[in-house]
Amino acid sequence: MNWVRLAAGGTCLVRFCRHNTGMNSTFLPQIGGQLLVQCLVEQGVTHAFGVPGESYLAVLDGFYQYRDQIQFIINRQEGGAAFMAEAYGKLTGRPGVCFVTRGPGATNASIGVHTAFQDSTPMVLFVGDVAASTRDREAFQEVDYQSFFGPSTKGFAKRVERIDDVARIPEYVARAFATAMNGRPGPVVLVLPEDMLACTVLPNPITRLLPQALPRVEKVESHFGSEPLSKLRNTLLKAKRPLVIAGGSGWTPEAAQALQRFAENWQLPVANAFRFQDTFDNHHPLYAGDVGIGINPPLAARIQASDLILAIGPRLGEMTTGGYTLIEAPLPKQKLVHVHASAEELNRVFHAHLAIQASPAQAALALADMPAPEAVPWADWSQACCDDYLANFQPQPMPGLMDMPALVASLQKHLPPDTVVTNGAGNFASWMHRFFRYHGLAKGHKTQLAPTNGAMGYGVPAGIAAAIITGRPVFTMTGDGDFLMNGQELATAVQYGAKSIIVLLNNGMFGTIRMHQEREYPQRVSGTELRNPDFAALAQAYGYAGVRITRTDEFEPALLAALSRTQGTLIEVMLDAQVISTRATLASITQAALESEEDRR
Ligand SMILES: Cc1ncc(C[n+]2csc(CCOP(=O)(O)OP(=O)(O)O)c2C)c(N)n1
Ligand SMILES: [Mg+2]
Repeated sequence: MNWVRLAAGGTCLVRFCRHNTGMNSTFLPQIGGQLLVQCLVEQGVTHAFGVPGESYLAVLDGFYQYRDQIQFIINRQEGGAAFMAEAYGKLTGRPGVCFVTRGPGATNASIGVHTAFQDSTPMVLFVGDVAASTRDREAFQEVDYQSFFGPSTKGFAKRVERIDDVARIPEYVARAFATAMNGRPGPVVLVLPEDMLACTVLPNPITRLLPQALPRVEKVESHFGSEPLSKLRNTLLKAKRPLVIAGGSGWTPEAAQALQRFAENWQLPVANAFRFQDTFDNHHPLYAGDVGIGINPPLAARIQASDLILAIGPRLGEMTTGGYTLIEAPLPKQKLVHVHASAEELNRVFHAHLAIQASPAQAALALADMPAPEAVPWADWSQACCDDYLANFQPQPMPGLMDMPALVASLQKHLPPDTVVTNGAGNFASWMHRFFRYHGLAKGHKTQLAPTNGAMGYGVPAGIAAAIITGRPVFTMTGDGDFLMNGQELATAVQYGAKSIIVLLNNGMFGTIRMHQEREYPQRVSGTELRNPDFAALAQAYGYAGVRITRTDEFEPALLAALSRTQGTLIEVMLDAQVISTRATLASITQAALESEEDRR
């Protein structure tokens, strides 16, 4: 099959399709969109996410062409699609792929790009763009993606490129994948002019060879040399109160097992960085807790009192450093050994005693083999760190009919250990962060998907993506505000037969902001109240089971029923507005704020 097509500039004359005719597959020239999808198949991409646009019909045709090798998951909003691609990147360590149309599609997807940037997740966002013949006239939906996504924008893409020559699609796709994975992983944006995608991929006039998809790109690991290893060992031997903070992206089950051996050999307490709570197994006797929003106060004190922080993998962002107070920038009080895959992250914010460029995977393997002394002087310190973690399970008394620690205990009891646990942003997540013990990557699976950048609306689509990609059980914790940012993706779940169990904590407000509001402007409620829909009925309308509960004893049966269903379930949990955080009631926060106002007068 072939047909003639005249395109702008006279460069695209004929469009051919590839035919697979049984044993004798004939390779006829393709169009750009088909070659692009072939390149993704070659990179091992199993699922791509997106919302269609007329700007990239040729790519949709490519997905049709390669439908046996790659699945294009149709989303209902580009924010949901980008979050799903980000979740794919987190789960597989390979770039998650998202396709969106120009202006409105790309701007909707930007939240996922920002999330991938702050979470250091490999991802490639493909944007169908205006045709070259109309560029720079502010054509329909035209946006300058270099300015919008960066890299000079800082916080969006690692790299933004446009493919103008159809023959160079393989080169650009391979570079995007390499850039997304190497060093500090992150998102890359590739812009695809509509006319370029529809062009025929013709043989090179000199070599007469057709452009071919390049072979799969592998991540380049930065190794841990023997000199930094011996320096690290000497530094560690001089320490009295060392503490490991593990996290960041680029971990594998083998690396997590190696980290565990290193911790055991040296009897080191290990904390996990904010929203990388599955890096070190929370059930391990050397686990010290997570360093993030709502940190266990004794752990915060121990970080400040430690004399050596071994940060393996995390970039040590604002949330993992208690707003740069637990580890002060630019010169920490503790000795800091910072191990990170990217040279750019080292000595950027924190002046490290020892800065080592190595991927966490390589670092952990090297550290696991580092000879340890017979006994370490900090054994009591390590024990105390872990005792603090266990003591934090003792809940503060809270009003209302819903005992949240008991609800989390039910989850812990009934969710299979390989469950992927996801959340977006809001105080609802703090119940999981404090009371749920995440199974570590060392057991073979990534079990937490959560946005380091605090993006609301992440948990629901990330969970659905995890169900589609892994087929494992999925649990999502969400809030009444958080859910409605991407609840429409339940339609995607139902369309693809994906099941997630969602618990929605309904407190009738953007509770996190209300909490901060009471602290700063007590008793002046503004912009934080919510009048909500019937969430259980809404879930049912999408094809999920939906139930609403008001008392603790209703939760366990609701969870067991959800586990036994083939389709997903949303359990709406009515939560007393006073239960604003795991430690304090709303009234106590207001009271403290009023008293401090009084003191200032
Ligand atoms: C996309 C996005 N918009 C706004 C915010 C600011 N924000 C953080 S938490 C929050 C409220 C979350 O409300 P809800 O989901 O109901 O959870 P709750 O705090 O009540 O438990 C808001 C508005 C954000 N983090 N992300
Ligand atoms: Mg709420």
